[in-house]
Amino acid sequence: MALKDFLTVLDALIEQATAAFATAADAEALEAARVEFLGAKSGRLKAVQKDLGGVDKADKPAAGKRFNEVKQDLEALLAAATARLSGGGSTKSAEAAFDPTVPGARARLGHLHPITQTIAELCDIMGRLGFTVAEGPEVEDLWHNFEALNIPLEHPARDPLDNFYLATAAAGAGVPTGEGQWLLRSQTSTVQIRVMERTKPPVRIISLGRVYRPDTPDATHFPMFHQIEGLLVDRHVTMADLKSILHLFASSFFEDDVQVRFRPSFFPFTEPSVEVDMSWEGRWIEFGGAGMVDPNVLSAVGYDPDEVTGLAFGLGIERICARRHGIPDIREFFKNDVRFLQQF
Ligand code: FA5
Repeated sequence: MALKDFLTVLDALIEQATAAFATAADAEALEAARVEFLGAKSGRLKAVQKDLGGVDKADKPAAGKRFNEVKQDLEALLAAATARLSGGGSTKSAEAAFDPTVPGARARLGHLHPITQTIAELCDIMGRLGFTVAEGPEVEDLWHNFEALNIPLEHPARDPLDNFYLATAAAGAGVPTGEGQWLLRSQTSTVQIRVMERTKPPVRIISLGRVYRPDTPDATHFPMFHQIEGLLVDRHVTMADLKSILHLFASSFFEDDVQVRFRPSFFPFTEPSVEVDMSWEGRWIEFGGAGMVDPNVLSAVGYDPDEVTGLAFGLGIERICARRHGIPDIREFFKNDVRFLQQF
């Protein structure tokens, strides 16, 4: 048999097989095509293989090579048609892979971090007392973190060991640049200044967010923590208002009649100043500082201290949250241990 004729037979075979495997509409038709083309005894490929023996000796290598290629192509066509009819795998293995009795994988739902939940609740409680939420930046300048809060240059609260000063600075028109001109805010009282600078009294705001101090972590301290700041400026605001607001706030948060106690203290931006303790379930805990806004601060933002007075307070949110849930160590909030977090 001439090589040319042998190759023509092979070409015709692959063409017809391609059509047959591609149009097989079900398993039965596919099996029929398989037997016709690849059947071990009387398949057409087998018949062509017999013709190979009659090809001239010199052409045998080329004829054999082409025969093997066509054989592989036919097997690939069969595999593709089988996969198509079983929807991706062989019919048998697809059936075996689906076992309706195997328990499903439970989808795990995330939820808000306990500190985020506490912040939302504090906003809600203070919102009912008429306070709106104000925001401020975490990277602050010296004016808002210190000077406007009556903390002059020589004051120990500005010590580099007590603050995170930044080595680089934002550049901008009229903005001081350079090392030590900016810091991560050490308290949310900065927002008092920002709000009063842009708002005429009366003012009734809270501000909540992260603050930063190089404190050594322990059960009640962390270098990054959250504060809630409250500020109320109006005519005739007094210490009695401060105490009743904090009492209402604490009683709502702890869902109990919480006692509030003031201890004399000092903050440069309030006069008088107090430490705020709250008693709940028989224990007193220090939650933050508070006081009447210092007249110097009111003047610094352009208010008239003879016209208006103000009260302000700043509380540590981790400590409030820990006390409420009986958590002995605030470092738990920052470990990101899911076994701890999923309890809230
Ligand atoms: C202040 O930060 C004042 N700005 C509060 C204030 C506001 C006074 C308005 C007057 C008027 P103090 O440094 O005491 O105050 O911090 C307030 C509270 O933040 C503390 O009582 C404590 O609950 C919490 N706190 C302070 N340092 C840490 C820390 N390292 N980790 C966690 N909580 C802290």
